[in-house]
Amino acid sequence: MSTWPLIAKNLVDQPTLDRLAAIFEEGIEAGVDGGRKTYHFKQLIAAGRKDIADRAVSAFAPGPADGMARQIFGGDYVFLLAACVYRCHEPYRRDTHLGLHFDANVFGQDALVVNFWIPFDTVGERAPGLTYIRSDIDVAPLVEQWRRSRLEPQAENGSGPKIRFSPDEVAATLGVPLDDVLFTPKLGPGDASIFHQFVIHGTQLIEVDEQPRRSFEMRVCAANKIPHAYIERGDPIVIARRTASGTQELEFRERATADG
Ligand SMILES: O=C(O)CCC(=O)C(=O)O
Ligand SMILES: [Fe+2]
Repeated sequence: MSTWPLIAKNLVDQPTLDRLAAIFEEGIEAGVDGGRKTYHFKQLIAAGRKDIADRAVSAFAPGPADGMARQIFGGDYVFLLAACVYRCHEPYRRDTHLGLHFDANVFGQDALVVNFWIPFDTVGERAPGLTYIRSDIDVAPLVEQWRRSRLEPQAENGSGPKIRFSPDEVAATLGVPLDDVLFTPKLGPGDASIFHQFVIHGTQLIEVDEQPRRSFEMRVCAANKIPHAYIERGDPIVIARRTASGTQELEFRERATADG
């Protein structure tokens, strides 16, 4: 049985990582982040800087992630540009700190979405990595709570659908001491932590001597199985195909449709 997240050491080599860092920095310089030093690729497109999104995808897509994505999805896949992100976490800025959650909040559950989460810095000790719940723990009660909050009428539910789980809630729902079930993989620059939308995760909480962290997220799904929610939002994609000669071909589409 495979466990989540998958860890791929050196998924992005240093020259490519340097190139990506420079490309993403252009987005910050263009001011698309609104001062938060974090942006979604869709914001680049809205700001007339689709070129930055194109170059980032073109730098990343031909690498070893291509083979992994093709294997996971059994063929052609797409980059969900509205959900590809460049993220800077500055020490002690808790407003960029995400509590434990499922990415299914954004993608629903009708289509598998896989996140390649890749840091530019060493994470998991001084700079915050991603914290997960151990794969041998049955998180069905959390999934159930999440699902139920989406089925209940909003008026009765009051608080709206469940987005995040506090550490106390997780411990109470699973009936285990939290320290026993949480873990944070240590990753070096260019290593990848790879997970689907029902793997619960959050930003690692570092209390003392926290260091800054930069990372990016490339989210992909099968070309012929894009989440309904994504299509309904009319969001852009890049299709990654393999041609008859075996080379990769990337095609931008302004709006995802059911068949890519
Ligand atoms: O980078 C982080 O701290 C959170 C990222 C996250 O939640 C994600 O990539 O899905
Ligand atoms: Fe997430």
